Amino acid sequence: MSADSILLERRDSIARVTLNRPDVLNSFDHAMVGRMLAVLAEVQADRSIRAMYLTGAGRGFCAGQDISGGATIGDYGEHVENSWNRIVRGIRGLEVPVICAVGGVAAGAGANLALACDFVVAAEETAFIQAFVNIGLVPDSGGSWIVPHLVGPARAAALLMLGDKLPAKQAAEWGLIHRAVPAASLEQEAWALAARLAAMPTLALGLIKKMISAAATNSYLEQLTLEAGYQSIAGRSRDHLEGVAAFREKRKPAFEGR
Ligand code: T3D
Repeated sequence: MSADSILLERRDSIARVTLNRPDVLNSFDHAMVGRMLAVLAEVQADRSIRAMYLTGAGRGFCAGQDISGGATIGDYGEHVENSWNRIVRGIRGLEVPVICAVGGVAAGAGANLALACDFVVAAEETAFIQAFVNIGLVPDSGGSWIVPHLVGPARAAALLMLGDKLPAKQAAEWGLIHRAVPAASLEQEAWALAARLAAMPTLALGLIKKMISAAATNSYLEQLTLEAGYQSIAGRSRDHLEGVAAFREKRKPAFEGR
């Protein structure tokens, strides 16, 4: 497993993760899958990390599975379960916010890797492509769930069944991603968002992530019960005490993430 295929750097309390096979638009081969899982495990285990920033090197974000070797992989279902499913589960299971900066094309599982993150900020000049159907495959990595949930069935059918490019600006207008910004300001805007989230009450943010996921399947009544349970946890956090103290003392809170 080459550590160079995905770079992990630590900047303050933010883990910066860079997909780094630019010659193939950061598409994933077997070694890169292993490296990504190792990186996610490291981020999850490090309690001092309070946000993860995911981006791609070069002119693409990620073109999904590396298909340069041809259609020779054997049982794709098994492969998807052992690679992409583990990766997107890992991202969604992180207890810190994940900000994805998409500077270039996000295609196939690469698009759904981005959509598994909590915030996607993309360069206006780029596009998202549910490219699976273009090579006779079906969406994976959660795309068949997340796209209809975010944009509704009619737009999902267009994206998933036609496999066309969706410009980032339209993706933002449709609610598929958080924001589209000019390429020149992508890094600054996405990093500022990561820094802002990293200074927030991390424990509460982790619980909010879980609530948003649960809301996709829970009833209103089930969600009320979940809220009460999570409020009980958040209410015992040091950041809650700090938030209330800062309010009373008319100062900015200094959250520690606990
Ligand atoms: O188990 C399983 O395998 C199932 C799991 C599937 C998960 C999936 O992700 S399936 C979808 C796989 N991805 C694709 O089908 C996307 C293929 N790529 C493209 O359609 C285009 O490259 C893009 C639309 C993304 C970008 O087009 P463009 O014109 O900007 O760039 P390009 O010239 O096509 O690509 C630049 C280079 O990257 C090129 O290499 P070269 O010619 O300069 O040596 C190209 O071959 C390479 N590249 C792009 N995508 C992939 C790739 N190499 C390997 N695998 C790729 N997916």
